Amino acid sequence: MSLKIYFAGSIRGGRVDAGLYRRMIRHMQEKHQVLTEHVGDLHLSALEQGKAGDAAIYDQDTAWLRESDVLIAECTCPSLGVGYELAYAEQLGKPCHIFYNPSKTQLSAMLTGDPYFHIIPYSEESELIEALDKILQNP
Ligand code: 6K6
Repeated sequence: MSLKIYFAGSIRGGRVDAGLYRRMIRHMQEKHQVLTEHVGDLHLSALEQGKAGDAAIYDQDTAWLRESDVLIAECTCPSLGVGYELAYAEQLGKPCHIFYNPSKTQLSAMLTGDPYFHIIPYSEESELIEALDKILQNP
């Protein structure tokens, strides 16, 4: 079954993992629809305002969250926006899967302490992709 995926990754929180986001998005797009493809845009800077203002970004992203079947977040680079999206998706009852590399960051207790979230630590990208495939078979 093809899913509508909301992929969340840091933008103003920092773009150090933008390449990883892009590879994850491209992988998911082989079988599914990723609503937030722009998160993997390598030319998007952390200070990007976009063509629309922030209110329009908020309206569009919250509409996509409501429309999505599942939220996939990569949280190695901390981001206030991604944290907000996770809480919003939890309120909507959407399945939320959080990837992070524990050798690079300590995830917030507000994520690890919430039993609603499915948290997937990984060390190699190949592990992440394997876990992602399993999740998308049964989100
Ligand atoms: C225009 C073109 C591409 O990006 C833009 C403008 N900025 C944003 N557009 C869409 N979604 C955004 C934008 N800035 C943040 N977000 C949402 O918040 C994304 O869905 C990310 O998952 C998350 C990142 O939050 P910050 O706090 O790291 O910016």
